[in-house]
Amino acid sequence: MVGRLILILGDQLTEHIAALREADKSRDVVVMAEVRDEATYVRHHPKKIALIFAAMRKFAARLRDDGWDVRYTEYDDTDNAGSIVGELLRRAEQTGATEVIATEPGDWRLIEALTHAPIKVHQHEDDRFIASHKVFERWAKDRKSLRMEYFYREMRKATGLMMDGDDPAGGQWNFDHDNRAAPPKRIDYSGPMRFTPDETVEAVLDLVEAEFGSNFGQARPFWFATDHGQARQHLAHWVKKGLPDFGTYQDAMLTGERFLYHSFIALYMNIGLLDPREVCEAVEQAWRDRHAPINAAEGFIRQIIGWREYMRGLYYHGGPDYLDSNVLKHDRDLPDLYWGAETKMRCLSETVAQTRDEAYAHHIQRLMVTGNFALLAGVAPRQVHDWYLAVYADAFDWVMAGNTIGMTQFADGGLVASKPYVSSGNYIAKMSDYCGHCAYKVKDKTGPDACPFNLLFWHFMDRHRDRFQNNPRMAQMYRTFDRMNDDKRETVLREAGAFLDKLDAGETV
Ligand code: DLZ
Ligand code: SF4
Repeated sequence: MVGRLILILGDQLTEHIAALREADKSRDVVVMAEVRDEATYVRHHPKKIALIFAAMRKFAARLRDDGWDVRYTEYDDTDNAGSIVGELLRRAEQTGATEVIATEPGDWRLIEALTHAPIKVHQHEDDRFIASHKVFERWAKDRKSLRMEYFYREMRKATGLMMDGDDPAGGQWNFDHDNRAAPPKRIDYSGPMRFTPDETVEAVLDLVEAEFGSNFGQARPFWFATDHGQARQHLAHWVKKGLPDFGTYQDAMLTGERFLYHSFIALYMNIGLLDPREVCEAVEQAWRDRHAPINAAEGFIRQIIGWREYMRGLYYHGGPDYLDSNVLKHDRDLPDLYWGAETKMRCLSETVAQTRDEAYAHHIQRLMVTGNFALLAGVAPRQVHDWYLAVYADAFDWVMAGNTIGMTQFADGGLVASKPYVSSGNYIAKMSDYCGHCAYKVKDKTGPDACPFNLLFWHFMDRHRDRFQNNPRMAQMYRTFDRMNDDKRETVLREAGAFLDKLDAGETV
């Protein structure tokens, strides 16, 4: 009997993936393919492409060792069809298969391509996530706003993580107030575990340099984990050395300290090298063993079973149109400085440089530096989304949509965030050491050296007054704005406008 094709995508690299569980090793054929369409739907960072191709090749080898018939297409194979559907059709012709078993992809683009493919594709729900679509929909039904905090509590109860019976461990659901310390003087964690590329990884790096050498960033030096064993070693290392101080300093930013105490595991979880439950259990155990404080463990677990699951639920709940939300009608092009063009703003130059070098920046750099600036400047949210999707090794549509369109750009009108994440330079000054090295002065509210965040903040408030002035969380800001004398208000708005003109003209700002 002719078997079926079992599709495994580049971010579905685990034996526990739904499609594989449905498969019959004795007759089905696993299809994996490095294809142009996936590698180019945005200009992915070369390190991201290298991570995915290397991990795909190693996972294919592991499946073969385990007795599976794997048909693997490398990027430069001459008969590569260039797309996932094209590859499925080619393999169907070779094997005589008439059906495909797949796991639902993490973006609508590919879900739709599989749905309309000229071969029958069964898409099984991706149950690597804790909340199924059904669970999320049941929770979201009839709610006006979908606040993460309440969803998170449901997830705590459902998983039993950090629970003492029916109560939250430590008597509180959320210890975030302990997690906002300014940068420490010294970091005593040496950062993510680094792995020397083996032969498979080196071959991928050569390929990526040849094919994607002009993308933003470079494939080498490359030290990411590319298989399950390495990812687990990295996790154990971080739990031991990084977790204890993770909570306290999770929002801090320090020049030259690119990882601080952050876990650097989203990229591994999102492609299947680490399982979110396994990661959370390791973290909870570290707390129960008194190795890490509760604010670190709870704060971390909230990111995974709270934010991560919530963003995923929201992506499917919102449907394909969510990505085009733009309630603030922002339409400025993403400034070139996001792609490394010179800027005098130290917070941005530092964050963009580390993004280019590492394909990584932590959540506050993303939210309060690059995200905040784009929102204040009125950049088209879809362009912001595509930038995050391209430059971060952990970025996939399902996770970035809620984070960029919803959280950083407020383009969904407040489904995700109760107020826009905008701030003047003060927040950055408090949480980082960037301002001390900046050409602008964070204390200057107007004038030639005024921090652009200070100017743009009021420009944003002014242009969106109708929408936000009755928001209780923004009212205080409008009162401050209205207390300014007319001269000062005019000067701020004029200087902000002049700054935006310079930005549009491509001048260095
Ligand atoms: C991101 C990515 C890249 C760069 N390349 C491939 C590829 O060549 N083959 C593949 O199967 N998957 C790749 N991926 C991951 C997919 O883009 C991802 O599965 C979808 O965006 C859905 O999340
Ligand atoms: Fe950024 Fe303003 Fe601080 Fe400069 S002064 S680093 S632009 S916040």
